Amino acid sequence: MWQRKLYTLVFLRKENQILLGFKKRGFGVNKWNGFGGKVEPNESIVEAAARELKEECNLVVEICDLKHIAHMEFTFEGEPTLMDVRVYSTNKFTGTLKETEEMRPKWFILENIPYDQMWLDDRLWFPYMFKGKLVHGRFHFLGHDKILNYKIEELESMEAHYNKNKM
Ligand code: 8OG
Repeated sequence: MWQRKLYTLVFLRKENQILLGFKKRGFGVNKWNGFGGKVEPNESIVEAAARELKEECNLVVEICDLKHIAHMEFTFEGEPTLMDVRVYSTNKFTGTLKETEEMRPKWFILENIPYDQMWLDDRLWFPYMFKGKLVHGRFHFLGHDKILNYKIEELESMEAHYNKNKM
């Protein structure tokens, strides 16, 4: 059995742009990604999503504005952990964008997303996000730079997906 660990990932949007941050330290260092991290025991997943966003780029979102758009599961050959990542998005936010110790944020036009400096799976499932589709993705990696196998399924509703999988 996998040891499941919960993570959040938030993508802010405005017009035809998406906010990404260049990760300056830790897991996924030197990659562009959304903002997120581990869910703490004392908070809900969506609370963690808003907290991590604030900690990493100083922007503030209301929990009710975060739309849950994807469920991603990442495993790595030879490792017992399953990273269970809950992905959220919104175009409603306040505050002043700031670089932090963890992230250097930058707005990207959708046509110019730097997939070459991102997790390999992102180029496979971001297009669903941009079409407004809800998705569940599973990716099994060898190291960090090779995907051994994967599956992406479109979902009717996130809630039905979790109910079906008894999560
Ligand atoms: O707390 P920490 O920064 O280590 O959390 C890892 C973050 O990276 C979390 O937001 C989930 C996210 N993440 C992965 N794997 C992948 C991936 O393959 N693609 C994307 N876009 N994000 C990922 O852990």
